[in-house]
Amino acid sequence: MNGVATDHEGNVYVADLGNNRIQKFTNSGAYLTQWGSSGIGDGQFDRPFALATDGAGNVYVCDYNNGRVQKFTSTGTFLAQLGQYGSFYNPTDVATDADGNVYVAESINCRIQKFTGTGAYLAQWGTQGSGNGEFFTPFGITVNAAGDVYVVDTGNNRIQKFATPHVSVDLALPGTINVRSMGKWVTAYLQPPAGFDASAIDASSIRLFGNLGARPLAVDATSPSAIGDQNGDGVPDLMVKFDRGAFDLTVFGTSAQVAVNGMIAGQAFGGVATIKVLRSEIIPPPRGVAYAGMVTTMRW
Ligand SMILES: [Ca+2]
Repeated sequence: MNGVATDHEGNVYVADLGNNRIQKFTNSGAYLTQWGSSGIGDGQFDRPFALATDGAGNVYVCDYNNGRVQKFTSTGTFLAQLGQYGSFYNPTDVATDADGNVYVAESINCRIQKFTGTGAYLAQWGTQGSGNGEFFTPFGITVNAAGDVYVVDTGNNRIQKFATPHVSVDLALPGTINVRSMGKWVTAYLQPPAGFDASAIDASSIRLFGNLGARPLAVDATSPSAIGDQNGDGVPDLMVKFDRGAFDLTVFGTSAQVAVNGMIAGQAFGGVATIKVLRSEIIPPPRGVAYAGMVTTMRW
């Protein structure tokens, strides 16, 4: 037994870790219902580690070894799955805010991810370390009424408090990226929402994360960056470049979700894009070797 949560009616939910089930009781301890069994299917668990409810009475369960969070009705009917094996690595705790957004802490990945109640990715932050905004095996998370996020940074013996990232930027990347091609950079464009200016983005704060299941690597953007209008909608975008080799190390699979975050006008922002990933090696011809069909003109 590990996690406990209550709902707005005072009912008590218990994550029965060893039995791979959730049990529900009244606030005086009378048994109401249970759901779950051992497995990887919908409504099954492999060490349910923690849970949380939202204002509507839905129940979110951290399915630790299955690398996901499952969403249920208050009576245990499966509704949705957040993340999947590979995009979460040992989620240890989940919390909801007043708007129904969901926050997930991952011990191994040392990060926090934020989703809407329907599972759409919103933001993430954190890497392994002991500096501000870094974590070492975070094991607990909660959100107060103002939307501030508190993280139990277990390995660092401290609690960290964050303002929730709530500015969403439009992240544009090429739809297909060959991470093994010879080009040095992967170019991205960030377009802030109305009311914000691309020039207000702090280029030094921009970091990119991929879907790597193992410990994620954050990729810093290069600077300087250029302001332009890549999508032609009249709103200036910030052009940033990421090292292609580092980019390769942050994503796995052939379809990857990548995220950027940083600071704009003093507020945290996040953006996300889904890309196709190719890993075709492109080998340059050896120096001095001409291939059939190549025409070389030499002048003295
Ligand atoms: Ca634009």
